[in-house]
Amino acid sequence: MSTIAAIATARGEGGIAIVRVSGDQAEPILRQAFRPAGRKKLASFESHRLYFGHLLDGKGRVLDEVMAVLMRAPKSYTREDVAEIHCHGGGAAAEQALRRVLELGAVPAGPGEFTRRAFENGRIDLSEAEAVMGVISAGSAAALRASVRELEGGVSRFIGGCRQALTELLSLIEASNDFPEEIDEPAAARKVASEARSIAERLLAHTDEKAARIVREGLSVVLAGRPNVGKSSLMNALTGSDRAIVTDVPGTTRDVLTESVSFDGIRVDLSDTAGQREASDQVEMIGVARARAAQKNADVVLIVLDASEELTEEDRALLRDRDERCLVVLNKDDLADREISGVQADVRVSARTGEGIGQLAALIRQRAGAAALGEGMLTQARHIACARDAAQALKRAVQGIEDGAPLDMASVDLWEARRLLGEITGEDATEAVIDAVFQNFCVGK
Ligand SMILES: Nc1nc2c(ncn2[C@@H]2O[C@H](COP(=O)(O)OP(=O)(O)OP(=O)(O)O)[C@@H](O)[C@H]2O)c(=O)[nH]1
Ligand SMILES: [Mg+2]
Repeated sequence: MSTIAAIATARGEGGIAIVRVSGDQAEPILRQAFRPAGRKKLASFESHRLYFGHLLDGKGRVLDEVMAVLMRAPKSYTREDVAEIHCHGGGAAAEQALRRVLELGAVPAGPGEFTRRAFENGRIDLSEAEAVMGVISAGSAAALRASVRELEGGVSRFIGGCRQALTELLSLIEASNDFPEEIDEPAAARKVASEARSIAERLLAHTDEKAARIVREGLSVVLAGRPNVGKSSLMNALTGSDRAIVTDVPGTTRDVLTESVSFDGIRVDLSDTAGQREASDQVEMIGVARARAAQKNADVVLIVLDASEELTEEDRALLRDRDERCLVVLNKDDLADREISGVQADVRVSARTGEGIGQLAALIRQRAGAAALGEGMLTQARHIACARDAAQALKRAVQGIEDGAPLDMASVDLWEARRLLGEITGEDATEAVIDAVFQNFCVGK
């Protein structure tokens, strides 16, 4: 196995950068490249001890002031010997340190190659390797929480438990084939069917595509309503900015304007849109079309009404078409001196005074429903797809048994379900699946 090296920290200016080296040659390379301060080069490094000293070129000249550490196998990220050189940040210093270790025999690491070695050396399973990438790319506190839970083995434990249960069912089927006189086949068939059904249900209960997407990518919320009801004012109130232009001229907003905010760690993409009405000028017409398209694709639609005026035909049209994604928001509550008839609002607010804005934010947060994403919930699309297919295979097995097919017919589907679960954790993943997973990684991880 080659010894690989890469810059593990992000490009750009920073206090320090880390060059990571993994493989048999990590220690000899470090011995050549690094000299501890006030001493000769070390013959041997104490494992997991951070040394202060200098990075040297081939002639023994100082290239940079650095810290270095050797982590001997198996107590390292990859389970191989790993050396890290903490040099100064910024492109040049990190590139120089990398060049030096390549000169001494390391080869450049491919994307995700350190993590791939950790996987291949059995330190982490495939779902945990993917969690590493999830942690790095997390764009919100909720996404980070979910990935850390996966990194700690949340998915592995849940899937491992299901897989173990399937293995037991498969041995029961085998035993009933091999020792028909000792095992009561109808009773065994009942047990296999009921347990396969319960595993399928457990798998499906742990897949919620929408919640998973919201945790990873955020919740999209669109402000919709007729002109001048205060959509842009509400946008500004919710984001605490004055990005959106507010005037008393109906038809002020033309384009869709999106801002991201964090509500309780969940990323929320709020979009202000043009007021919806029969427009005559061309720019406004395009704006209205864009508003409708944004509304169609949103997770949550805020239908904004003006509490100080009677409902118009445009308001009524929006209310008529509302669906379960919609929240009815009565704005300008500070001006309202009476109830407007015929509307049941979810919340009354005033973008001007700020009243009710907290309550509106809480309602939006509730819609994210991410609290449901507890331990073992699957949040990666690849895992969800495998778990769904496994549940499907289990349901086929149950159906077969209920239709009176011989019990060992069910084992085909049970094996398939077991294989699909193994694809999540990597025990049963093909090289192509594994390659595809690591292709998404960055170099240095
Ligand atoms: N009193 C009061 N006035 C408000 C409130 N919200 C908005 N307004 C005023 O209503 C007018 C229209 O506000 P905008 O936020 O531009 O309304 P809009 O829905 O974005 O309008 P379009 O972009 O034209 O569709 C402005 O004069 C705001 O100052 C509120 O809660 N109370
Ligand atoms: Mg506006």
